[in-house]
Amino acid sequence: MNYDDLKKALSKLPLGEVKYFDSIGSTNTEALAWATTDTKDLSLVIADEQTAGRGRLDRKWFTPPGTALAFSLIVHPTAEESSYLTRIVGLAALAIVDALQARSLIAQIKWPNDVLLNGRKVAGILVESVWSGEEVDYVVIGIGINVLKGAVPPADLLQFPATSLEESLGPAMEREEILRDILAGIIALRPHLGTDSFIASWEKVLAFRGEQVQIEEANGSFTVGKLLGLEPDGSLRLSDEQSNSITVRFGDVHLRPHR
Ligand code: BT5
Repeated sequence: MNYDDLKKALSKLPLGEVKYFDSIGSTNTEALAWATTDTKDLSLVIADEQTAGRGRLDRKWFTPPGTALAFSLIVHPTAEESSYLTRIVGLAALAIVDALQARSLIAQIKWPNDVLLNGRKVAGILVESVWSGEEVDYVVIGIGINVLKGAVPPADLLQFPATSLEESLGPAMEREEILRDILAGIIALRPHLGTDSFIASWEKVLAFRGEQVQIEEANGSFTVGKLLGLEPDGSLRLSDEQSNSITVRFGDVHLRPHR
């Protein structure tokens, strides 16, 4: 990635400072450390390659050089935004969906943090917050997107099938422009974070709505039910066989195999 092209693409956005790395361990780790030093709101860390990219629960995120977008945005939430922190993953996911829609791609959000194209994972989001006592100091929104085919890891390393934008759009794609559109989307959606229409827009693009799913939690336990939508805090709303409502806060969604 060329730093001058990057600066040019981002020049009209109201960002804080921008740090670019040809290669780094993890942009989220860098952003978390940087944010402790009075960093401005909307400062950005971006890297062409990550050698220790992270997913949730210490899973790995692959970012080979020259093929992907990997970046972390530092957000200092306002007092009002601090009441809606659990919606920030939705903010990032919706901004990605919108940027893809502008390129005529219909993407869906696999709750809580994956973006799917044609049922395959094209992007992942890792939101991390740092607290001082009861107050959140800052939030780091980490986003990884498979732009070119070379970004997609081998199938045996994946729990869920993956794809790249190139598979749908062909190779002529500027990573800088996709980045710009996603950041612009986050900035534009941010004032709506606390609104009902924000949840409605998020819910509208949820994958597997109306389908039987199982949610696997970190401890290996499963919750099964029909995926109905979202609670106001961004938790997943299911119904069980007796039509009782179930709320799930953490986990990975799997389609429930037909028996
Ligand atoms: C995620 O976690 O999907 C969050 C990924 C966030 C990555 C960004 S890149 C910029 C920033 N800096 C970081 O260090 N991280 C963030 P999770 O839902 O836990 O999914 C992780 C799983 O996705 C892995 O266990 C793999 O199975 C799969 N995976 C890894 N790399 C992938 C890729 N490039 N494309 C598709 N799937 C991948």
